[in-house]
Amino acid sequence: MTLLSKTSLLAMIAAFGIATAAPVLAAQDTDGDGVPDSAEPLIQTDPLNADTDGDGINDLKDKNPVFAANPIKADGAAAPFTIKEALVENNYDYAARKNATDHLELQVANSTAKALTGFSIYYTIKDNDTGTTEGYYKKLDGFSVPAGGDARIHLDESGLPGHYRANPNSIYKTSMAAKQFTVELKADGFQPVSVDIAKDKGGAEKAD
Ligand SMILES: [Ca+2]
Ligand SMILES: [Ca+2]
Ligand SMILES: [Ca+2]
Ligand SMILES: [Ca+2]
Repeated sequence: MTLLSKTSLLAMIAAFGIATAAPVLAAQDTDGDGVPDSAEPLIQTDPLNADTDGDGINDLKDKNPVFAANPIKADGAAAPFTIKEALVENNYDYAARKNATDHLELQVANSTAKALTGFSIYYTIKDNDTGTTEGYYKKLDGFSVPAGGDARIHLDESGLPGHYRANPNSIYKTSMAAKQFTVELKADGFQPVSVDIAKDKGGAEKAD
């Protein structure tokens, strides 16, 4: 869907209400953002997240609901952590010992003698064929990396404990083109750490 039609649909819903905008759209609105569940895939947004891109503007009012500007500041002390591994495909669930559905996964290593908390992440996904770029920001509440240890961040639609929610209607899921991810990870008070990840053509596969 083009940006124009996306914007038009949002404008129609905002101006005339859901029923007038499209009688076929059911009124069910699980996340309460004013965009019906059935319309969220049409504007590439998440039916279970009122602010899909995390920029503080809800999906109905957001001119681009799948692009947040990067709010992460490059300030603070030198980062006391590294990103040891960054995956967007061929994920593996070590606990269940089987392949996992493709998702953004980071392994973070803490070189200090204190546990690290207060993480936030900003990442972009660019479709190499169309140039379409999505940008997401999220505070990783509850995520911590033990002193001298590692921890993994998962962003997906699984709802598994400790996993953070990702947009199921993202180009990550809907486009079969090759893609480029950029990631910035910050712990409060420290400079962000960046990583770029390339994704081969073929979409985000389900696990076997
Ligand atoms: Ca909604
Ligand atoms: Ca939504
Ligand atoms: Ca938003
Ligand atoms: Ca936005």
